[in-house]
Amino acid sequence: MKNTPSRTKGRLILAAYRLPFKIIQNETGYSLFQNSGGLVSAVLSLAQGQVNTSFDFADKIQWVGYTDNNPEELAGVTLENESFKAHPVFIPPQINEPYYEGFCNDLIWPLFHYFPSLAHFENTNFEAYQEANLLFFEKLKEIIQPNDVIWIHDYQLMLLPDLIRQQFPTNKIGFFFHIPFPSYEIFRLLPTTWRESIIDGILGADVVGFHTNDYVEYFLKAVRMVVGYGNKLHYVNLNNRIVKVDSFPISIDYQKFNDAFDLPEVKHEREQVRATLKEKIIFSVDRLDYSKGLLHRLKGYERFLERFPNWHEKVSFVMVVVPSRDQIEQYQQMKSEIDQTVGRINSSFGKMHWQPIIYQYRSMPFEELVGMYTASDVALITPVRDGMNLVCKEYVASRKDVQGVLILSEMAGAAAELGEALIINPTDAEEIGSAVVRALEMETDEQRKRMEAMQMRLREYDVFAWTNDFFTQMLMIEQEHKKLSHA
Ligand code: ADQ
Repeated sequence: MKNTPSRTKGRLILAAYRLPFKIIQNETGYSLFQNSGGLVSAVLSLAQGQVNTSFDFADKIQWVGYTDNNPEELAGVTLENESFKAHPVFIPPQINEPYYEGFCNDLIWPLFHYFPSLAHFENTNFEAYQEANLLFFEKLKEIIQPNDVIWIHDYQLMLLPDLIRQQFPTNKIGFFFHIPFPSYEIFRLLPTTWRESIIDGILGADVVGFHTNDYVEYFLKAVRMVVGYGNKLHYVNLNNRIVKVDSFPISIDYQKFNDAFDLPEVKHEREQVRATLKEKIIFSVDRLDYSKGLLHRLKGYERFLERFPNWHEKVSFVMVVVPSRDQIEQYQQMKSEIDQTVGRINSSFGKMHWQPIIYQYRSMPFEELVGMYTASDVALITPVRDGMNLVCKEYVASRKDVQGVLILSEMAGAAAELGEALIINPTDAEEIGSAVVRALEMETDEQRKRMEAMQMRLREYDVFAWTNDFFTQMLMIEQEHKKLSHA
């Protein structure tokens, strides 16, 4: 680990809704198996000093999050591996249901993705949200020591920064928001006391991060309108401290995806796909969610098939959807609409020996995913709203052959960084259809130029640079606080 003697060492504490570990019982006790997600590897590299930050963390990373394991089963058990110590938060089902399914997934998610008609406003859900944030705080209270740095993630924990700030005024707190922060006209649909609590809650942090400048602007406007604090550039001026609000576009482990191109399993997967599907391949992969524009995508592809019969039998669209939230009625309904639309398109245009859409409803292991990314001629990513969207970044990063065309919705946060993609509006089926033809016919030279430009950007600002950027701001805010207290 890096040594910076000027700073007393504190620990890094992460708080996010779900623990990123599988808790497995064995003969000697319990073991933690960490997920291989981008955030996990990013904080790991930060704590191990691989990231160039002046923070130097003591001890293992402490991770606080919900688990549905039985509290009695884990009572008194230490949960750790070589890098992390896990601190489970137990939320009883009678709170977790209205908190997570109700307030988070049935109100904040649809509202912040601009689907107000799907949003449900229930007082009891907001009460559960407050209670669950308090349960997180109770757990953190047992852990936090002076000099610890706390990094809180996402819309499930918007009240937590201020709960911590009240009791631990000097600890550094960061908050990162993974979904869009909506324009004020949407945000103001929340009842007055709820929106005040949310803004005050988030402003408990020292640094508040969003994916794009637009989300930053919307948040700053909400701050002005709801609680009346002004801002100078990206600093919100509270009475006794300042909060930095800025954009930190999240990214991926670029090198991991780029190197994966040459993995034997990935090569095998790619060759198999290409041997099976002789025609050109269009690919998409997302969670089942109305924000991902799955039906818009199908409509655009259908328009393409109607307008360009010369492409029939020369292209296949492989659409993979990973099951998500399928206990919720809206999601079940959407799933059956997708099933019907795929059936309709395949039966209208298909031939005995050609299926226009190959649709799978399942999760994919990493090697298969990269195999598909690298076998495809086109990636078709059409969210109607997406905080960032990592799939398009993964597609670009994995193309070590510098080939392939990305078609990307302007509604994805990632569109701000990936201007060399063919940018479309997902509600415009004609535009999607035309972009598909343009992508299929694009010369390899042009593909290369566009890919190179996007790859250069993603290589430079990968998930490690993102983490570094965030923590650099956390250090700088300390200087700003000092200036303010001497002023
Ligand atoms: P998500 O809405 O989950 O994340 P996204 O950013 O696209 O969306 O990430 C999805 C991840 O799941 C990707 O790493 C992808 O490879 C993986 N995935 C998707 N379908 C899969 C499948 N069938 N099998 C296996 N893996 C699959 C939220 C926000 C986003 C924001 C991220 C990160 O909604 O806007 O980009 O957080 O901040």
